[in-house]
Amino acid sequence: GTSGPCTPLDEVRAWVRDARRIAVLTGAGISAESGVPTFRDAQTGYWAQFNPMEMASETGFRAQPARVWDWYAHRRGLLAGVQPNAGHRALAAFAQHGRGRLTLITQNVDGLHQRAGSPDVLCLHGDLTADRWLDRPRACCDLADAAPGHPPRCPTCGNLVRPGVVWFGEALPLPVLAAAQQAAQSCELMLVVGTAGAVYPAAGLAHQARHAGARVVVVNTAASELDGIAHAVLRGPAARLLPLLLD
Ligand code: BJW
Repeated sequence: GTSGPCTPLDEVRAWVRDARRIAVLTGAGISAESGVPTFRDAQTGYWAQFNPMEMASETGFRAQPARVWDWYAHRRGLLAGVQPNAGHRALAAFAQHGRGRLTLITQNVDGLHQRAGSPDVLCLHGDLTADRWLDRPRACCDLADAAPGHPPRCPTCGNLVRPGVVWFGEALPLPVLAAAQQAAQSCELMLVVGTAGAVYPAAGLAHQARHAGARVVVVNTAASELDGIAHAVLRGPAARLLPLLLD
């Protein structure tokens, strides 16, 4: 043919075309271009500003419930003003015509994959907009009746409402993790998009895929901890690269 040298992008496009099963693991970077801050980016990430153990652990919440609740309330408010981007949309469109080939696993709690139209998203770290009880609910605890506050609480027993996300030291939802592990171990190609690869067990899914014989491709604007196990590293914004890979 008349095609030029095979670029990494062309090569990965061929892997996408040929793979019977594709698993995609996304992180905060895929939502960066929608205006949602990441955690570990040097200037703009939340962990440049906050101590993760104060803001994203049960101990931190019990120590400063109002401060942590207000941070989550702020982030919930931010979500109302953002939209899915071309990266989310490319994954949703691929799921629609690549029927059954794609399993989408996300560490994100922002709901943008679902809003872009992706079906069956495996949300490893929960849902920013969901509420649940901090302590095991008693008969009196009903989220619909929680007394407004920072955080809201059960008017009878004082149980506190907390965000329905997975904090450090907490178990991931088991059925979701099991389905993600199954997808990681049975895929031929895993795309690792916009994640620093620093948080486990999520990052372990890429290792499991690699170990089971899948090709692993990292899509990231900067270096990540999973570059070392990748067969290809595509450097650039997810909103630009995913449409090129998946069109
Ligand atoms: C772009 C871009 C663009 C920017 N385009 N790219 C093994 C080894 C070591 C430690 C552990 C281990 N196993 C478990 C642990 C402990 C811990 C852990 O992993 N610690 C490490 C940090 C050391 N893990 C846990 O505690 C987990 N639970 C657990 O293991 O439970 C065990 C247990 C079992 C049974 C009973 C009880 C317990 C839970 C982890 C929960 C993580 N939660 C958070 C907060 C969620 C709630 C909230 O949102 O507030 O999840 S932390 C935060 O990090 C959030 C994210 O989902 C997660 C991952 O971050 P992500 O997505 O990678 O974002 P960033 O910001 O880190 O990276 C962004 C990337 O995008 C960068 O690389 C940029 O370059 C890139 N980028 N713009 C493409 N436009």
